[in-house]
Amino acid sequence: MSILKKSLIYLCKQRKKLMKLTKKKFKTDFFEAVKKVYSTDSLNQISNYEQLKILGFLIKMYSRNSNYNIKKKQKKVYYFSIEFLPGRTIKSNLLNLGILDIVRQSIMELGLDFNAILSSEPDPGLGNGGLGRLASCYMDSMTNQKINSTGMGIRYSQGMFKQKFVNGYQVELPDNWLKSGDIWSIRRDGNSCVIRFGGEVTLSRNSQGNLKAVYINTEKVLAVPYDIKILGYENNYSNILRLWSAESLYDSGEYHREKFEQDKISDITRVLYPDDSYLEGQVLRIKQEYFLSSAGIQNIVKEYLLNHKNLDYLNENVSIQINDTHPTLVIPELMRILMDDYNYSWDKAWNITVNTIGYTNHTILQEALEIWSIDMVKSIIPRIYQIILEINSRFYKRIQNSYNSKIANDTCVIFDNKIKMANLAVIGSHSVNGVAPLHSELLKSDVLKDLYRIYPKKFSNKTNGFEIRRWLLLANEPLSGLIDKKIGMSWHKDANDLIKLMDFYDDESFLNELNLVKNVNKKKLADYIQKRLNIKVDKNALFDVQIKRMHAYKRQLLNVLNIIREYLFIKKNPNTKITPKVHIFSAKAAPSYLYAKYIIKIINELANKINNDESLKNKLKVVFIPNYSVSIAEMIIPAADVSEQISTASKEASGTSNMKMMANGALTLATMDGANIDIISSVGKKNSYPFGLNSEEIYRYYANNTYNSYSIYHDNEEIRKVLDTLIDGTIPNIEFEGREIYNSLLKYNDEFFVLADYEDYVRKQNQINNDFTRQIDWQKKVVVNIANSGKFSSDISIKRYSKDIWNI
Ligand code: 26Q
Repeated sequence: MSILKKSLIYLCKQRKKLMKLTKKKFKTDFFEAVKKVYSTDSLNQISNYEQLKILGFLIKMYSRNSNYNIKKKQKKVYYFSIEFLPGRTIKSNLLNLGILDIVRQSIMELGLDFNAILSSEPDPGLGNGGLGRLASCYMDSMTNQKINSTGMGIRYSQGMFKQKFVNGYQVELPDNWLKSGDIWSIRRDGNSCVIRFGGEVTLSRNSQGNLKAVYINTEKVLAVPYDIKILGYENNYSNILRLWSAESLYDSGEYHREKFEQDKISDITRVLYPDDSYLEGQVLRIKQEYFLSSAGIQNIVKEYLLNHKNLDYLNENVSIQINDTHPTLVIPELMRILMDDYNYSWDKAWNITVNTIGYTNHTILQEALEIWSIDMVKSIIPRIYQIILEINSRFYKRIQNSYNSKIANDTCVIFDNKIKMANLAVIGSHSVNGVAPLHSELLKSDVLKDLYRIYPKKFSNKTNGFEIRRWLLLANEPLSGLIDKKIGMSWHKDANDLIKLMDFYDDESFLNELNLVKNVNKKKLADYIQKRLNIKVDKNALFDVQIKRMHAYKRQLLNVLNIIREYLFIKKNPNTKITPKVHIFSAKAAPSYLYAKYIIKIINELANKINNDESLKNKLKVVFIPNYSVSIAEMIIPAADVSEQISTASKEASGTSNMKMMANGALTLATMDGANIDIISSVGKKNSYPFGLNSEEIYRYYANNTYNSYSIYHDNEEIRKVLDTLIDGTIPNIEFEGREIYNSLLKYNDEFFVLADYEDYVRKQNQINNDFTRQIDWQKKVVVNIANSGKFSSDISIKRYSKDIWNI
């Protein structure tokens, strides 16, 4: 029997069934539902997707629970994020209900294809990458820990674009993920609310002498929530992810608009902005942000007042966490509602607001900070603009008095006709956190340093995490089964227990099993690559993986340069024995980000050249898997031998694929950046491959202005040879792109220090090639990595948020 089969059988036997569901009952329920919905007795007559819908329906039936009484007494967390990336839901729901095995077996016994059913579920791409995926991991972890919470987000009708390659170029196609319906959402019209845009606002006194905002000519938009239930892992608890959709009020008869204007309104939630780093101040983006903030806050207040007589103690019963600055308008929006609708004084409203809201920062890239022109804000949300002005002027006066005008200028919200959203977020919240220790330090010493001087107590670090059930238990069943067999299943709920694997560090049979399990996963990925891309890769080769957004600071280019070096080496030394290697990339580029698109083109052309060269067969392959998504990540990560985390030190706030790959037994090749630092310090330098300049050295280069990439090129023959392939025709069809990248490195002084780190990177690559040939030693390193990955479980991150920020 294969190791895979053994592991699976073990997993099935061990899992206790939370729900008393038998195969017989499930099959009866399934047949009944098919009969009712599709009026047929024959399962073959309905498609995979239709079978999925039936399954979804049954899950909803089985997961009915009532948390109402427990929740009434709990403090509630609202997690606001303009992005959520939940991935497919079906398998994780089955797991959480404790019925995955029963259902899988029953479906197979019914003669249906379980995996095909799972794959027919659309993967909602309602986010760009790390930040959106983190929001989803956190929702899961909060639910697993029975924390009363709701996620507030946007129901984009088109998510992240689908990526295709045509002649090696990225082509973007729309993602109409809702076209066949959405099996998990429930529309909740009763909780709809109205959002106001534009027009003019004046303040006048009402009969009680309170100032009231009077709106003239405002455009009203209806916000309609769609709820997705999130199930806790075997705990009978659930929470809601509430995604808001914009609609015209036309249907309710209030307005008689032209069709044209209706379209403009639903535009607000029509499409996700596909840029995750370079932000142009766009009208629609501001509308999206206010739409989410206002709908969410109105909803919170309404819900709160069902159980409380006023809002005086809101901050004791509710915490609002904002995922980056994108939902920062919750601050002035809560102020507006407290003052305009409930007559709170400024000071009281401010106190409640600040104490309710916490802000998480995810970036230190200057060009990714949200800075908006006041003209735009004033015309789109005039009342909110008035409140921001007031926040700014009160803050300014206070700082000018207690510090000086310079500090006031550097830290206030409005400066030079621009609104700095990060400053507003810091001033209007009681907690500011970064997402890895280095990142949190850099917030204090660089990005937000002046604000840190004013509010030192607000700042803290909350290291990111990943949800261990999705990213290990479900994504990698062969490995999970093996782990369960060795140390039991307690790690499913307490990931720290993975450390028990260290008992098997010297157990050769276990080390061999680990190797076999990795090969099972590599074979699966190799089959996908063969089927979809028609590239043959050998599962015994080393799988070197870099998967993340395509961005200059993430330095896919450094990886490319090393591949070119390997290529040149093999061509020159055809008889030297080398470690066979497959370089795997997956990444989307923002549609307007030309540099990133050039790199994609170069990788694709390089791949073409290398994969079609007979003399390199079985030695070197390059694979760019298109359309990176949660589902693709779930397939690649379990198959990775080496995890490439090679951003310029100080630029990657944390990274989270680094943690996921570590847990799946990949060794980390990394710069001292983001959470790489913490991974490396947990496993030790013996069990990882750190390299390159650290953040202090990078900052020193900035300070001294002494970096000179050309001199590195000039002095190093190998670098010269490698770079010249970008422009000398060695790699075909990249005349333009190759030249652009070549110039970025030499003419424009290599902004991200690629050449500075080249030699050290290559050294580590060579060391990896060597180490990989000694499999027992390699697997020992793997054990250390898996065993120590538990500390990056998002359950732990959430515990820290709960204790330090939310006071739960
Ligand atoms: C903002 C305004 C307008 C248009 C787009 C945006 C926007 C959208 C998405 C800005 C940034 C993002 C996404 C940022 C992101 O994913 N950051 C990553 O967050 C991860 C979770 O904390 C970290 O691990 C990564 O290091 C960080 O890059």
